[in-house]
Amino acid sequence: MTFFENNTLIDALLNKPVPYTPIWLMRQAGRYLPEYRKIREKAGSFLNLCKNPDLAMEVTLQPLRRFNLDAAILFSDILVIPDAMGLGLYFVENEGPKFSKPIMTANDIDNLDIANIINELAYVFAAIKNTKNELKNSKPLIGFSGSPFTLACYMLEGKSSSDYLLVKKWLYTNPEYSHKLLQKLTDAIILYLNAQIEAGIDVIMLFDSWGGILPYNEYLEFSYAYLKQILDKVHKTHQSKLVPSIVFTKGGAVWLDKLNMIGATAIGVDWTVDIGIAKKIATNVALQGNLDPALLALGDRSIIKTEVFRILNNYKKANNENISGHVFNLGHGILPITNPDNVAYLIDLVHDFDI
Ligand code: 1CP
Repeated sequence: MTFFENNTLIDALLNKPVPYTPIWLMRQAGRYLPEYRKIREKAGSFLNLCKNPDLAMEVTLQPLRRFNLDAAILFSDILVIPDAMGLGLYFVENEGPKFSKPIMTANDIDNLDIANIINELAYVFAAIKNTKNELKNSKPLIGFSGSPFTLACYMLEGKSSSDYLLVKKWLYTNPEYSHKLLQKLTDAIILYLNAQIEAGIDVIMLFDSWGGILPYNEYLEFSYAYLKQILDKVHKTHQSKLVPSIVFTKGGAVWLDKLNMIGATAIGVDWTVDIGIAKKIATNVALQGNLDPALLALGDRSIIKTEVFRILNNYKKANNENISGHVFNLGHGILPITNPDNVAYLIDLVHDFDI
């Protein structure tokens, strides 16, 4: 059933025939857009922007006003969940996210309370409702959460990390409490995503940005198992519409055979895997990806074109000369130095392929 005026993203995720390959970009709202920088300045901080439903709606829609994208993604951050659990999220300019009360002890894990998180996150559901009203079913709205493991990384490190030694210390020396934390996060994420769907979200995405730092077996034990639990328990339909799900593990190509069976509608891949090879392994799911965001940021159009056509052609060849089941995206978030004109160029390249 066609629900949106532009239903191409939903059809691609569900492996149905599509008139062209749909495209959206991770972090499509963000610092590379001058209109975003202006509103962020007005809001005073990134977190104020997330917590104000009118401004969050405005920045969600900014990239859609400028570009012919096939979906909107809710403007928010994965770290609002630990913030709602009382960890005190704040951002330091050019240093990224930090927590004033990171998890230091097993006792801190026992004391984490998820009972109130849906109330605490009311501003997210308000932003979803505002945005849905404004979109008027023209295009789908993607909602999201971080994976339990990726959220645990920030909660245990207290900030971004380059070596993740604190997280790894917990996993290797106190697996019991690591599992306790991951289970609490999983329960919170299931509540959060179901509330997003009830507020009107059309597609859900799980960002497992740091799952790829784990050894093979630890990934399955500490990240994959919890993602699977979430996918088992999140609503698959809402008001008789299917709600597709996308799982993205950065560096996740080594687990593609497992991710194929995780219960998601689609798997997001970074740029380290050939999408044609990925398609041959991940036969149950649609694929999303996989342009290196550095190429778009560097901005040489002839190189961008070669690489975009390579991705589109390799996918099509691996999929019996059919473009269905592919959502074009970057392999990770758009870099702030990217020239918006090159984003418009990229979208046209993808849309004009194979039509
Ligand atoms: O204005 C600013 O300076 C803030 C920059 C920024 C933006 C635009 C942050 C801080 N978050 C966001 C928005 C955001 N974050 C979205 C919005 C929707 C979109 O347009 O895509 C989404 C989906 C996220 C998700 C997110 N936040 C992830 C997962 C995706 C990924 O990039 O891996 C992660 C890891 C975060 C944490 C975070 N928040 C912000 C930053 C700079 C970071 C990354 C820090 C790090 O590298 O550890």
